[in-house]
Amino acid sequence: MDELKEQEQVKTGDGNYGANNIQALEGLEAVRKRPGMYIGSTDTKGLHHLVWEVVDNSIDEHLAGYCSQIDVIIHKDNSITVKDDGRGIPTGMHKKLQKSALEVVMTVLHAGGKFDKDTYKVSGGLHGVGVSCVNALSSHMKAEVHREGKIFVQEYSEGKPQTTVDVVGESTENGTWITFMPDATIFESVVYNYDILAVRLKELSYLNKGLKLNLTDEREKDENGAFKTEDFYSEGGLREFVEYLDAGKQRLIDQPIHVMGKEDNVEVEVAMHYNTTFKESIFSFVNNINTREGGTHVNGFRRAVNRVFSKYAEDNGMFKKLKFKVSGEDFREGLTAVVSVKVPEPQFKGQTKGCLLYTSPSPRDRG
Ligand code: 0RA
Repeated sequence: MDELKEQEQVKTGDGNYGANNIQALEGLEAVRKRPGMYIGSTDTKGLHHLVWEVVDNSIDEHLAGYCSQIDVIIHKDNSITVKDDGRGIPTGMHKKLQKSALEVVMTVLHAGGKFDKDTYKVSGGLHGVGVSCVNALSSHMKAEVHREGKIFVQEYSEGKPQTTVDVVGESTENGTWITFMPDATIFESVVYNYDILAVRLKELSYLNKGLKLNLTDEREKDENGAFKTEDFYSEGGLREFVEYLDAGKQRLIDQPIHVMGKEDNVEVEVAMHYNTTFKESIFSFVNNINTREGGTHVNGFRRAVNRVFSKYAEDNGMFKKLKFKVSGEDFREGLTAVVSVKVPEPQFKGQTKGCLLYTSPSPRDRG
């Protein structure tokens, strides 16, 4: 909770603001004043980014081993519900702030999942600012938590609680349902695009094998009166991702090569396939974020391919008759690969997180 302390210290400089709760609102006021600083932009990209901030929290629950399904619903009025079957946001009293942990997560900047020191946050949207930012930028938000046999609900407007955390019923299930209406005074457009959401959810299903994702659009009905809906689920993960990327191309090898490993708290998964074209296409992800400019993980992968294939060819005398030196590029002609790493505290180059710079585990993670 050092972050909260820092926030307090900054705000008390003003003299007027003493109580914790007022500072929490101050933090979210800053988000409304300069939304671009928190979610990148207020155009359609920023609008969709709100969904990813919420979905990322649910994916963290999945990565922690507690969530198997995430549903995203576009309602008729373009409000969004993200529903997961994770443990549910804790609702007990937050000792320091003397209010429900649910209210803290929803209204305090960067309060995200920091209660639980044992499970680090590995998923993370482009800006990783958390659900409280989405709340600040929503004209209305509702959190419904199913936990410990009960249903807890709290509602907000522009990030400010409109109700206490109320128990509204009983439930035999666990999970979190977040519904929000993006603020039309902040976003250039508040109309969601089905395909933008569908493409990323499909990608997320490959990156998180075994996780069921669903998208439902209540704005559109088919001839039977049913809402437009799609499931995204991948049992095979990256192996299926490269097969999807190479669909329609002629295969040079029967099956993709698929490797996985975990060391020093860093998870690595790679799938690679060869086709008969000369093009190299390597897609890379760090904590589910697409690193379009590559980085340490992609450089390492390229070197590994070069080293392993060179050694194999050398050991088997395959280079004997060659009159030229085989280069790394030669091993990557027709290669389609997906490299995905999950790192506790990644360092990125630049604002857009387009490039993984290096990784240095914190003392806590080194254990
Ligand atoms: C803080 C701590 C725990 C879970 C969560 C946050 C959590 C947040 C979100 C946001 C959307 N879905 C979520 N699910 C869980 C751990 C709770 C525990 O130890 O029981």
